[in-house]
Amino acid sequence: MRLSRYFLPVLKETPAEAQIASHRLMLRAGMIKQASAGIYSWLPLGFKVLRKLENIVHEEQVRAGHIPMLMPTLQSADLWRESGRYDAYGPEMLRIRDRHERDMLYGPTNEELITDIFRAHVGSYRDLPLTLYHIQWKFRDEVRPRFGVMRGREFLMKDGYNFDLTKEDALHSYNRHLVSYLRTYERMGLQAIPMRADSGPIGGDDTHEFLVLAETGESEVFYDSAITDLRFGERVIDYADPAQCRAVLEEFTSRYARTDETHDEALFNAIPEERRRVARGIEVGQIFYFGTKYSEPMGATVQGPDGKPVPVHMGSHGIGVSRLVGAIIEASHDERGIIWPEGVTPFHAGIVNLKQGDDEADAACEALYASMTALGLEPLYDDRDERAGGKFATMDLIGLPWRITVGPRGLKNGVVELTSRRTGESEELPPEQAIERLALAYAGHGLKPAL
Ligand code: 5CA
Repeated sequence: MRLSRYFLPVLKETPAEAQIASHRLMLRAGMIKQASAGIYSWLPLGFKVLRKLENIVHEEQVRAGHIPMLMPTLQSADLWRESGRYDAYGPEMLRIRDRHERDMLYGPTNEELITDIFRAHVGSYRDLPLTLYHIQWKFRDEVRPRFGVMRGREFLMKDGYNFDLTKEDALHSYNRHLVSYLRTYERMGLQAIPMRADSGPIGGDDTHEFLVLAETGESEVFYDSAITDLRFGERVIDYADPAQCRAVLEEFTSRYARTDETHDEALFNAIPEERRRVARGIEVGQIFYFGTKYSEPMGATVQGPDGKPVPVHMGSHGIGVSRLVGAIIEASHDERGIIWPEGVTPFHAGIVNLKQGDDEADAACEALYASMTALGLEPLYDDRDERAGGKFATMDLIGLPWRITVGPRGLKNGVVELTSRRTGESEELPPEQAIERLALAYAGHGLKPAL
């Protein structure tokens, strides 16, 4: 992409309404624009990151054996009356009446709709286990939408639903989700710690939230610092194997880690004092096992092996996709701007032409652009006729992990400058070597451009 042809409305001023770094930086970097309270338009740069996160979520869900689909945002109130949640959900639910006076709602979550699909089409235990998921916009009329996309009213969520014959099978589904989430967040460059939490309006006994530690997080968390040494890493897991998934769950949940809702002072005090931590975290996902809470009242049964109908055991599993954009920035920025992890960056590298209009510099930039594109790398080429300082400031603000700077002086010696946004270190290299470095940096992150 050439910056002169792109739509990147960066702001010079720090927006006064933004209280935390990620909100400020998303506005300044031209990623989002508020449409109304808690509702945002995703401008091209923000949309690109959102798509990258969606791609990672899809890849990891499909890897775990889960099946993608798409349900609507608007739902009929009747289904929610069946589960009893139409009244129970309260003012967070946006209720709408259509022209035929039918009660509708903008879905805050999808347990009812998916259970209705299941009961219409699945009749036998032989069709189980089944996990369906989608990535769709949700609406919750939060009392205090704030921090930009972190606590929005309209937000993008991946929500998945498992249907199993027995509690044991459903717990395997729960564990499988936990494993797939660990992989998902690590690919996004995040450490998200599973913590025992409260199940709230979704219900059920077993639930873990995934928290990214950050001072600006809305949840208070209590944990044993040993948990932060754990990494999922490159391990290969057979998702169909309950023992393997359970072992990962045990490894990642055996240390004390809880949100304030379930915090237990006595258990916490049993941790050696130097490892006790009280901090704040951003909730980027939550998994639930709730048994037959929805299947029983809604009649979602299958014929069991003995021919008798049994209600299925279910769980639901959410990832806050749009919130993650903010969470990643909270975890990775400095005073100059965003620092994208390689797995989610909107462009792989910036090309800065120090002397636009100089034949040699222009040709060198074009050549870099072409060879990066041929490798599947997406460059953002700042081809505007602007001062170098302004170009650097824009690149630092939007946070691409790598920058290649091209100027007549370097070109005389056959070199360009490759700079890491994270470390600030620069190296002068022949252009082909700079590109080899980039290819290496992105090996393992998949080079498929996202839109
Ligand atoms: N049905 C279940 C799981 S599919 C569910 O709705 N879970 S949830 O309520 O925990 O939401 C899942 C994730 O969505 C949360 O972990 C959080 O990351 C994200 N989320 C929830 N509310 C908001 C909000 N107002 N703004 C942005 N993200 C949100």
